Amino acid sequence: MYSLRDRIVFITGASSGIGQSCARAFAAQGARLVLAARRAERLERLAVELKTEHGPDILVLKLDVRDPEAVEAAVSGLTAEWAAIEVLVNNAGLSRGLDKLHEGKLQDWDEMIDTNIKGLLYVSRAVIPGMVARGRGHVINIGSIAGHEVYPLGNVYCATKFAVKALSKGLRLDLNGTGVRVTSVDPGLTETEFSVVRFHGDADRAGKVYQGYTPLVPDDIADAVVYCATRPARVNVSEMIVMPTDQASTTVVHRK
Ligand code: NDP
Ligand code: 8X3
Repeated sequence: MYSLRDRIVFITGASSGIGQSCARAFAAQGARLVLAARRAERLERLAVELKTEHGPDILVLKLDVRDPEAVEAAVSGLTAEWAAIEVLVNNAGLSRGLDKLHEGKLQDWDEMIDTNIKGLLYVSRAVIPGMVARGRGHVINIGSIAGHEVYPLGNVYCATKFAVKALSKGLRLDLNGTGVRVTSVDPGLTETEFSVVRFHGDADRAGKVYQGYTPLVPDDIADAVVYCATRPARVNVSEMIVMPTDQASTTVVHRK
């Protein structure tokens, strides 16, 4: 096992869902955490909870990953005690809408592309040079089953997750020989705030996405992420697809 005790884990989108579960799971490993998201008050509450429970050092960063200058300033501004990031979890992401492409909303597209692709790139560009210089580190991108199969009306969201898949592969090629690992953890249907965000706050519509079968919970994905991060240094889990037992593909879900 690769010990994460006192190692620094930087998680984007730690204010909710999978990112928040990753924060809990890495805290339980004794890691020191940098928690980033726009809703800093949620991060502060989480930091208090985790410090009480596990006692790790936690740094909260109010950060919009779509803002390249803010991302660069946040990472380059880390003090020496926080700069040696061991694991980067590129988790911040969202879907907006479920429309035919020719009827889609440009604002929804921009938000998904700016967050899921460009935001992941900005954070990676800021963090990875330090990993390369230290000759160690691990980038874990949260992709999706939507990056493997396009589903009806998923067009642009799926395109962003196909892009994440390509970026994970490209990064693995670029970092070969540096000692830095690159993993893509690709979840299927996981009950979080994801669908509430997709449907612009329509909780009833969002709730229906998870009805009639047993979806994953975000802790299931955090468990997979920590598994990948704690393999011996010689092991790189390239890609892990994790779906509910009731889900066979993006379009085949066994609903009772
Ligand atoms: P949630 O909506 O519960 O969490 C999304 C997180 O991303 C929040 O913490 C949010 O924080 C953060 N975020 C969104 N936009 C930004 C931004 N511009 N800057 C910084 N942080 C941002 O959804 P999930 O936990 O489900 O989603 C996490 C990841 O998992 C996403 O990449 C998603 O695509 C992926 N995924 C989810 C699946 C699912 O079924 N739920 C399945 C497959 C993949 P804040 O709003 O505070 O900034
Ligand atoms: C999230 C999974 O199928 O809801 O990436 O798009 S899905």
